[in-house]
Amino acid sequence: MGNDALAANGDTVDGYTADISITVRGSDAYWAIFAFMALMTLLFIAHCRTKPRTERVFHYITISITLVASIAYFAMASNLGWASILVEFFRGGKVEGTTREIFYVRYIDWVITTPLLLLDILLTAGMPWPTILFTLLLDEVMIITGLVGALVKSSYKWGFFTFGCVAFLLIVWNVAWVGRRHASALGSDVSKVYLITSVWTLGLWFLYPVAWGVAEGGNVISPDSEAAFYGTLDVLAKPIFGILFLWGHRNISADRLGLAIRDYQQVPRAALHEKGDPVPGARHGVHNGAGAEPAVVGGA
Ligand code: RET
Repeated sequence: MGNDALAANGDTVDGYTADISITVRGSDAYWAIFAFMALMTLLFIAHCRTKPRTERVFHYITISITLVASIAYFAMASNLGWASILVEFFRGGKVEGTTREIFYVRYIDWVITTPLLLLDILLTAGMPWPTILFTLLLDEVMIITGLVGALVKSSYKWGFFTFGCVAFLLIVWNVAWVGRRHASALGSDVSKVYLITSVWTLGLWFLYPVAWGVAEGGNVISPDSEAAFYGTLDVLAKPIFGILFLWGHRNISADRLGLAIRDYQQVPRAALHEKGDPVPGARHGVHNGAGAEPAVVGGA
């Protein structure tokens, strides 16, 4: 069976068009990446099940990353999740009024998955949670300004791009400098995993604004080349990163990183019977006697 995504969801359906859009080659590339992301998601799930529940945090995060990416690639392969935007620069003899297909679904993917990638890395460094949260916020600023810029038709798009680049540089600072110091305090094995995965990540992430500059921003490359450019980066930054990252973590327990995670069998009995509170009452939030506090079940 051939790829009929363009016919089914083509850009002339309903009279809604973009002059510059993907061809069947671009769609095929997106399908191939969809299949790879989905396969890797299943493999990460299978591997996760070999671990005790208390050692699964990095698997859950990494699975979420490739799972969300799979869905975004399904959309793009189907030629869905895009908006028709007037280009600022006309290439190849095209005239004023030319529109380009801008895949906003890419940014919906990134706004979910790039904070998760950073979370993987920064939890490895044992970074304090306020710094982690702030870095994730910077990441959201970077992605959302990238999206807004891509949807703007005038040169003002570069203003949003600049905000995104500034946010990115602050992220780079936190990962390359602050995170590295935290990781090295945790020992040479943690430090090594941190170094490898963060250098891999930052090296790839620097290429995203370049891709944006020649695709959504400058309209220099075609949407098919855009599929190949972002597609290659995404495969390296997500599933290949995931393999590298989970492999690096194989002998590092969550405990080492200061992550207090426990299964229900590990809840200390003392915590349940604190202050002599019967456990069932506490579970239902019923206060026992005047001023008695419900027992804290599963507290820190
Ligand atoms: C944008 C444009 C605005 C300026 C900058 C950008 C950087 C984007 C990055 C995206 C990373 C995406 C990943 C996806 C994985 O599948 C938004 C392109 C700096 C770094 C890792």
